[in-house]
Amino acid sequence: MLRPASVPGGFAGSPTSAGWPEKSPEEPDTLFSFFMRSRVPLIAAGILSRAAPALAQPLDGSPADPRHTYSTAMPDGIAAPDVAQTRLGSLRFLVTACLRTATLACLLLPAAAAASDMVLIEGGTYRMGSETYYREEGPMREVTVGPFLIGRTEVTNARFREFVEATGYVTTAERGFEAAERPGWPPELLEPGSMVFAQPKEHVHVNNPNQWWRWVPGASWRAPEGPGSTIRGRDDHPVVQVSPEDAEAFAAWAGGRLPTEAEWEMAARGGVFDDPFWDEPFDPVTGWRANTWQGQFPATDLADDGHHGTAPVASFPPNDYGLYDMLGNVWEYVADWWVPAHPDRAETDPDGPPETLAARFSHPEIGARRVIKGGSWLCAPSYCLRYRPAARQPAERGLGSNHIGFRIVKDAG
Ligand SMILES: [Ca+2]
Ligand SMILES: [Ca+2]
Repeated sequence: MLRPASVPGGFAGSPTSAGWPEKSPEEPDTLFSFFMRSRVPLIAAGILSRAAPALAQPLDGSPADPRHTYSTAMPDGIAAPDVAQTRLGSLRFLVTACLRTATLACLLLPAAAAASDMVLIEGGTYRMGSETYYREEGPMREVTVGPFLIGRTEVTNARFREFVEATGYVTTAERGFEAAERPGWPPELLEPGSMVFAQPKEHVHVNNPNQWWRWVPGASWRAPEGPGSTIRGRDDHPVVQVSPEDAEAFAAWAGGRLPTEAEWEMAARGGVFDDPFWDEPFDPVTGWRANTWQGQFPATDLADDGHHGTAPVASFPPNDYGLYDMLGNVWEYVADWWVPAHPDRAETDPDGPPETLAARFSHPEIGARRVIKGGSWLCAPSYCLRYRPAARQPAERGLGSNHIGFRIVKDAG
C-alpha cells in the first residue's frame, strides 16, 4: 500500500513557494495512483481492440461546488485581449485564402480557417482560474502573459508520425522503463504499455476509476486501444498514448514548446473571461461546441455530439481566437508542474510551481506530476465537468492514456 507523500508542515513561507496556498495532500488521484493502490490485474492483450476507442475520465468525481459566487468583472485597469482585432485577422485570412482558390465555397468550410497551423495570441492580463467548480482551480488571480503562437489544433496522428519518421523517436509507452528509472514501480508497469479506457457494460459507481481504466501491455500511439487496434483511418485524430516527455520531444523537433498553463488557459478562453465559463457543450443556436460525453458515465455514451472516442481535430467550431478543441476531445499537457491550487498572487508569465513543491503532492514512487487542461471526450456533466478553460488535472510522467494529447506553442516574434 502506498503512503501519501509527506507534506512538511506547510510550505507557504518557503523562499521558493511564497504565495502558494497551503493545501491538503488529499486531492484527486490519477490513473497511476489508482492502479498502484489496487494493482488491477493486467488484461489480456487484444481484449480492448474490440472496444470502442478510448476512454475515460476520471479521476476524482467530485461534484461541482455551487456554493461559491464571485465577481466576474475584469479588474480596473486590466485589459482583455483584443478579440475584435483577432476576429478581423481571422476573417481577413479566410477571405484571402478563398480569393486565392477562386471559390467562395470555402467561406462555408470552417476547416479553411485551419490552413494556418498556428494562431497568434497577443497576450494581455486576465483573471486565471475559477472559483465556481473544483477547488484545485482556485483562487482566481490576475495573470499577464506575453504574445505567443499556439497550435490551431491538437497534434494529430499524421503530424506525430512525421516526427517519428524523421527522428526515429520511440515513445515511453513503446519502450517501457528500466527498473532503475522508476524505482518503486511494480514490474508490470515497466513493460511497454499504457492506460486504456474500458467502458463497463453496466453502470458502476464512479468512485473507483479502476472500473473503467486498464493497463494494457502493448498499447501505444500506434495502437491506442492495445494490440490489434490501429490508427488507420485516424490520421486527423489527436495523437494519444503519449507522455509529457513524448510531447516535449515532439515540441522540440517542431521548433516549439509546451504552453504554460497560463498561456493555454488564455488561449482557451478565446476572449471570454467570465467565471463561470460556459459549462454546457451544447448551444441551442450553434449546436455542439466540443467533443464530450453524453449519457451516464461510464457505461453509456449517447454520442449525441457525433463522436464516441476521439473526433478528428476541428470537427467542432473554433473559439473566437480560431482555436479548435481547446475544450474536450483530448486533455492537453502543459509545461507546469501540478499542485492542487493556484498561488494567491498576481503573476507575469508564470511557469508554475517548482518540481520539488509539486513532488509533495504526489506519491514518492510517482514523483511530481504535470498539469493537463481542457477536459476530454470522457467528460460528462454528471462526472468531471471539466470541459472548461480553468479545468485542470494532474498527469503522471512517463504514462499516457487514450484521452490525453497536446498542442504546442512558439514564441512570437
Ligand atoms: Ca462525444
Ligand atoms: Ca482538447
